Amino acid sequence: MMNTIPAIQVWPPELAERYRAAGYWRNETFGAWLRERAQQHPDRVAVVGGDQRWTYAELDQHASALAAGLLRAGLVKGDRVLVHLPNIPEFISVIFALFRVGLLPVYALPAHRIAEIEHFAKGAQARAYVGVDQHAGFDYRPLVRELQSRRPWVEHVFLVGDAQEFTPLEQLAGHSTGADLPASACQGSDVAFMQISGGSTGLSKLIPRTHDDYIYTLRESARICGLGPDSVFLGALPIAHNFPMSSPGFLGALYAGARVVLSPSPSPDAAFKLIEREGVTVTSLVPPLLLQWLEDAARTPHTLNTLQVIQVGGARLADEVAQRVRPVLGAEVQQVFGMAEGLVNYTRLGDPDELALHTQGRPISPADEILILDDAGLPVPEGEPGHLLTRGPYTIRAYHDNPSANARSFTEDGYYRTGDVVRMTPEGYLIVQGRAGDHINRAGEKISAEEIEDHLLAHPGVFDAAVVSVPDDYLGERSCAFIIPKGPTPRAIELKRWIRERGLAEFKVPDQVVFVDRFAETAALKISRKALRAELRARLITKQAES
Ligand code: OOB
Repeated sequence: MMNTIPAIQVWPPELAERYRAAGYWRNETFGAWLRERAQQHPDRVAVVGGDQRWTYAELDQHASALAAGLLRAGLVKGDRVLVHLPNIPEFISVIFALFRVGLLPVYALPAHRIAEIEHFAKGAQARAYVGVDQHAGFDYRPLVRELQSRRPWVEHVFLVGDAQEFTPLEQLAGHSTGADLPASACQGSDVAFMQISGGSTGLSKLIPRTHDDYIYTLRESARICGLGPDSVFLGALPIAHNFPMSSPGFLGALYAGARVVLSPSPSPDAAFKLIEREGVTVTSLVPPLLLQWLEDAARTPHTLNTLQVIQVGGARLADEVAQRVRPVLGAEVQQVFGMAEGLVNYTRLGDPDELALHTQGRPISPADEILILDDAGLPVPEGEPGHLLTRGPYTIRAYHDNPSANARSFTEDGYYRTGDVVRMTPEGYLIVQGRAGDHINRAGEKISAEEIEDHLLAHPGVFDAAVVSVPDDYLGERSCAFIIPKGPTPRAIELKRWIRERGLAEFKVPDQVVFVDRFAETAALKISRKALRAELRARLITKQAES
């Protein structure tokens, strides 16, 4: 059932031709390049995690054996598979198994709970789920049972660990080596997987990425970030996220023939041990974690002197913090401003401080087209802030199966409206000023105000709700829910519990709840939610400054 390859809008043929002619798209596929690496340097260590240490040949073999198992289970090319795994080596063998036979991973974050997983399963019409029994104190098995009862087309479940009534992942790989499978069942222009959007309005959207476009970003990112066979990349953030996945992330590291080390948690405790043991040279962090690392680095017993580059992105890095990286960690800071939809900007290694510490970098590709527009849609004068729009060889042209989001998020001539407000320096580097949209960037995790408001409105004690972002010294932004109660005022803690019980990721639980009698006068006149949120936010910030 439902096994249609997702219909997506793709690049116009003349542009695709241009990207091929320029050598950006080379008809490489994930399945094929892993096989090539495994043949070129079979005994080099590819992946380290937990007590496992796989060479490139072993990673390729694991992927083939799993791929054979997936086909035997009845999955067929084009089927979507939810991948809900933490930072363990199986994350990597599973996705390469899927790539090998043309199954499409849909990446969920370990923090996602039933509400999000159900939404992805529905949007992607996923036929299978790959996960773990437990991780970080959470048992995923009840979530999977609930998922299958709500979305019965998720027929297949494969779990790492104690699978109970589900199929153990190990068993999937147990019957065949898959040695007879071709290295790849795809071509470069095929969709390889779906990423999850940060969800600027409403629920997260699915982002289809092709082999051609994503491999282009890996290749260029690895080059820009100086990765080579001697590099050791630490996956500290959840590797399902686009940043540690591909900017250059673990995929860029493997593409470059480097070693990937997976940390079960991004905390300094877990990461520093691995940095010392494995001689890590590069890693990627969000700003609040960098703060924690800077703090702990001063008193850690571990030697961190192999670190060469600390990449920071996902949210705005404060200039003062950027400045502390070299003196404290002995590494160069590289700012990364990217988005799962495509465009990624890097400061370049060796850039003068003026750029490295005070900008969020410039695009990967000479073919990335950047527009900075005012509210009326006209280009702003040079150096002035405006809305960032972009298109190029690795920025999507449409979300998967979502006409209304597509109408909002893309212009007729194919530019993606990023929702970010930026300005450009004379050198062509971007400085992120903020967001035009109503999402909250909480330590790099994106929260849609609208999504949380909808859940709050479902509470019997809530008459109306508006969720806004508030500046926060540590998180960058935190979330605050303004609530007009219906009947007796519910307690804040009860509303927070409500959000958790609706099966949402913990990072979406409002950090602060403020009860009010009514929203601004104008609210009655049906002003936009956007204006209301802006007004509430401004009021809260003024109050915060006064106290
Ligand atoms: C990355 O991807 P997403 O899809 O989770 O979020 C994208 C949004 C951007 O539109 C921007 O609002 C914000 O996250 N952002 C930054 C930033 N990097 C991302 N805001 C300020 N400064 C930065 N350096 O977050 C992502 C994807 C690939 C690489 C890096 C980050």
